[in-house]
Amino acid sequence: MGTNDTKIREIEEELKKTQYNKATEHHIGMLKAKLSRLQMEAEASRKGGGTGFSIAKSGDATVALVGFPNVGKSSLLNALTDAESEVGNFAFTTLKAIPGTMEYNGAQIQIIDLPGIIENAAAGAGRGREVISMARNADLVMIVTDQNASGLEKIIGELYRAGIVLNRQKKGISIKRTVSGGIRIHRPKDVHVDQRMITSVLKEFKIVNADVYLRENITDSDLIEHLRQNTVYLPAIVAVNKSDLPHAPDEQLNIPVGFQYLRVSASSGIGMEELKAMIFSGLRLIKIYLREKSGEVDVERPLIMPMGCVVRDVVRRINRAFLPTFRYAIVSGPSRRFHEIRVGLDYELNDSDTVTIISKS
Ligand SMILES: Nc1nc2c(ncn2[C@@H]2O[C@H](COP(=O)(O)OP(=O)(O)OP(=O)(O)O)[C@@H](O)[C@H]2O)c(=O)[nH]1
Ligand SMILES: [Mg+2]
Repeated sequence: MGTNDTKIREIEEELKKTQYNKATEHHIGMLKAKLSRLQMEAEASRKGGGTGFSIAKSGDATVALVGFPNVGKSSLLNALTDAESEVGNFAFTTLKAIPGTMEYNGAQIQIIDLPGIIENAAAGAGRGREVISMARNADLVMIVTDQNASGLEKIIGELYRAGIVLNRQKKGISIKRTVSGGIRIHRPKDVHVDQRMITSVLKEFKIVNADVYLRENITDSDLIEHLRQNTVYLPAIVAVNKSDLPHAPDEQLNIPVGFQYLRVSASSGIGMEELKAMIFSGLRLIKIYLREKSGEVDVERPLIMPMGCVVRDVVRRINRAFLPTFRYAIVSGPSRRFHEIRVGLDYELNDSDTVTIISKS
């Protein structure tokens, strides 16, 4: 494993030194692809890393708390949920995954406190691999940092190395291997591609013959993420904790593009309600009210569904067996000024819609 690690370091160094421009674009793509392949190999050659933490998912969604040691992850869990995770003023107070439940907007949200991770967590340092595998299965990653958000880039980098891509969407790429013909790229006219970059990245993944279909512009990273087997795309938010202590102004925080952050203090309670709201919106959950046969709407207990869900998902959630007898649904809600419309199974619902399911009698 030593040789792989040395090669990984060398490539990381070279990447840092190489200026990005049109002429180096495909070379950088090749380096990144090589790096990603070596990391995957290193991962595969390591043993399982124990049994990991086993926490059953529960509630409507799961959030994983990830950050360096001693930043206040356990304190935040305790402030947000009913859990009592041990807090201590030293690194590695938390040694295993501790779940808690946060109730918000009628949703039961599971929050999992995890041991702090350190540099090279993705490569197995500390209990990094177990922590990362818990994060992989979450619906939202909440990165916790100290008041200067130091180390944020490192945490994001560790997760990335383990195939967890935060706050970016999966791109429209599909690749079909062929036996000959080289790399053929198929794309709409308005999609721009760098054939050399694509060819050299694919070559690193040992693909020399393939039809590549692109539905949109892609970068080398998009392609590498597609080629790695273990990539997951997750939303993430940043909680900048200990804001009760003196801290630098926000302009000096190094928050990457696309990341929402909030200054909070677990010990003094600053920003706790806002943080709950940010978790809820980060999870992209919506509330759906059901109208019973009697005409009553259960306002106390809405269904908590993922954004973008359709009527079919709601019927399934209530009772799968209702699907064959479904006739239509009546939907009304604030996004339509409460006008009622009659819809089918594929109709996409909005937050706070009220749904009446009409079945064949
Ligand atoms: N001033 C201040 N101290 C805090 C705050 N939140 C946590 N702390 C303190 O920071 C220390 C670490 O808190 P923990 O919650 O144990 O941190 P952790 O991130 O869970 O640490 P590990 O489990 O070791 O990774 C403790 O001494 C807490 O009392 C905060 O908002 N403000
Ligand atoms: Mg802890």
